[in-house]
Amino acid sequence: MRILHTADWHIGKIVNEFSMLEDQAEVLHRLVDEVKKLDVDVLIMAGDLYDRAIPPKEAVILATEIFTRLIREAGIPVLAIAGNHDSNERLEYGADLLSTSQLYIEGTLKKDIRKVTLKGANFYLLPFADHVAIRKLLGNDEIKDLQDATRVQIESIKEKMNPDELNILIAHGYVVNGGKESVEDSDSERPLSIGTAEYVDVNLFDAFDYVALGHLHKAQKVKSDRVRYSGSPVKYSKSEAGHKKQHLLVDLKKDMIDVQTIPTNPKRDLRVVRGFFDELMQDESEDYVFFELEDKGYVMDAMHQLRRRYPYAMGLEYLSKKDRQPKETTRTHQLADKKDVLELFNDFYENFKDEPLDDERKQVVNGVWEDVQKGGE
Ligand SMILES: [Mn+2]
Repeated sequence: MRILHTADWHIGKIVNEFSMLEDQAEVLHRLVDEVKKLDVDVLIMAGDLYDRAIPPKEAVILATEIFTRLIREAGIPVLAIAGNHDSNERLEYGADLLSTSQLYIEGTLKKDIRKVTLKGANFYLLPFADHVAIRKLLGNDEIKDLQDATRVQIESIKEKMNPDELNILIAHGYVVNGGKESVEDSDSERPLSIGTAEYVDVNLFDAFDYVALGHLHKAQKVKSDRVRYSGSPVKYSKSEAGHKKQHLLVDLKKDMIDVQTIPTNPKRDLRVVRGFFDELMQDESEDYVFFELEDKGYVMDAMHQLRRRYPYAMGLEYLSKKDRQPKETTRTHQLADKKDVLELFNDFYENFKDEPLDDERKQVVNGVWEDVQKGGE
């Protein structure tokens, strides 16, 4: 069984005001071109097809194009589940009809977890749902968090599973080996639950020959070679600048697994670039760039100027301010109700300019504040 495992497409995502649609289209169309040559038996998309519950129309058009090409042109069945960014019900639109064309989309969770058998291998499709929804669906009050919910779901799969066959689970979640630090997360993943732990222990999945996971945007295995995140095909946050984005090509038998990686190679990389403003202005790039300026003082209109050389510049911060800012923000918050407006403005000014307000400026601010108060009467 040869599987192409991918996930977290987040089609239509906007990163720092830039639409990723063009990059996604390029990478996904190339994926179709590549799988055509690889003799792939099935393609798995392990959740977060879209970035939002109601995706922009361009995103829906692209998803349709890619699925249609995979099935009609490449002749490869597609298995897809909803992630936490997708709307479960909307993703499932027409799913029953589409399955007759070998596009198997599982949007909403069912009591009986869906099994699709292709070329003798069983695929179990576990779309994302929070533990409250799972508790309600199963009428099981013992489910207190995602760990409990997943355990109950896996038990119900195992009851009917033939361990001599090839059994593959497709799921979307935060799977760890012991603790959170056993895997690497990114800033573009939205928490799966508020108030309870969002983690699920990898040992729950021991019965499967392969677990195709979605959610974490970095490609990684969890404990075993047989439990893997493919990661997202495109970088979606500054924290992902160092990732090597890839699809996984998994060859699987009962007693053998071989995993190859296919780099996604987006045309535009997302990078962090460090340096002094004047140096950076000597260079240019069409990549998505987060700048870390080494200059001590603020450069007037720095981002605007940099965008002339780096049209896809995404962000800018000053290294000299980086470590200090969070502390000062906390302190400002703590003191905010104890200070008057002029003191607060002085703090803000000092934080921004690295020098306190002089007397002349204080008078100007005083005057403005008095006018504002008068205006309110
Ligand atoms: Mn997700």
